[in-house]
Amino acid sequence: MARLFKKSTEKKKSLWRRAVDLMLTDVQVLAKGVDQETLETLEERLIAADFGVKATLRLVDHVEAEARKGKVSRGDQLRGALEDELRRILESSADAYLEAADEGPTIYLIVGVNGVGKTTSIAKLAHRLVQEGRSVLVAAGDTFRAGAVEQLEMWAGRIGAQFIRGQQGGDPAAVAFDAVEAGLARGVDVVLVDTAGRLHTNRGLMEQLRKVDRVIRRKVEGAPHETLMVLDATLGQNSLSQVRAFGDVVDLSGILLAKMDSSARGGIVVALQEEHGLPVKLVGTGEGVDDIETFDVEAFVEGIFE
Ligand SMILES: Nc1nc2c(ncn2[C@@H]2O[C@H](COP(=O)(O)OP(=O)(O)O)[C@@H](O)[C@H]2O)c(=O)[nH]1
Ligand SMILES: [Mg+2]
Repeated sequence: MARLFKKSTEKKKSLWRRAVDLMLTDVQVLAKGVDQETLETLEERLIAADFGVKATLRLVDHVEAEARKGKVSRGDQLRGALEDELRRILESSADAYLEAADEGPTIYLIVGVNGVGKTTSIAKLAHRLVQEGRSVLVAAGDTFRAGAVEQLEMWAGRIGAQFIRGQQGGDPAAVAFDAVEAGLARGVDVVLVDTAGRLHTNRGLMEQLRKVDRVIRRKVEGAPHETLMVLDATLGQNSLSQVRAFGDVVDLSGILLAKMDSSARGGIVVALQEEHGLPVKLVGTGEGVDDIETFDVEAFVEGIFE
């Protein structure tokens, strides 16, 4: 399968250094031998950094098992054992790229609750793709919130993307239909479909999302090639219930973690992979149109221990 969106070349360790504060130094000092107290402190730190219960227990169990084999007796070995297991957890994120259609337009559906950064992220994604020489069409599928159509139209104008609008209060499935039609007719490379920031508790809006997804599926085989769920990184573990609810309605392929620049809860990356099998594919790092990165496992693993 072809891929879109070139990987960022430089590793962004600094992002994760700031975003995950494990405070491992005193755990390491404790770790003259890995005793119960060390393990408990480690567990607390991982939970506090939003790794989630499942990944935390897996990591602590691994350290304990390694210690029992006599492989972890010094602080730096503790770090090494954690890094190894983290790499295993994040293995499938290591190669997380954006799927592209073999022929015809590549279609991405962007979902998530209100205010997490969907529309801004679409603008960033479109901008990067235009810079890489692709023709991009963005569809204002958020017909619910006042001003949402204009917000995306403004971005489209700025970055040189084609734009499809619907009527305020109109049917978002009709917008998706028009966008895919236009994408096919004009031979554009990528169609990005924005959606209303529905509360996952709102059944009507969730049904509407199901319909948008169905329209795209019917029109193009294999589409949507990505269904990216945008999460607000500052919410940490609270996002997991959102993922569960949206995962019931659409077939999520990955996460776009927005607002990582203002979050200290980067451990969520590990929880998402371990608890939902969902890779973080893209990371939002600011409000500007250039502030988007591909997720880099090595930068993450190295960064969080510095
Ligand atoms: N700091 C920061 N702000 C962001 C990022 N992504 C989006 N935002 C801001 O979050 C707010 C909501 O974004 P918007 O795209 O309208 O969210 P939507 O309701 O999900 O479409 C806006 O003020 C954006 O500028 C990010 O990566 N970092
Ligand atoms: Mg929006």
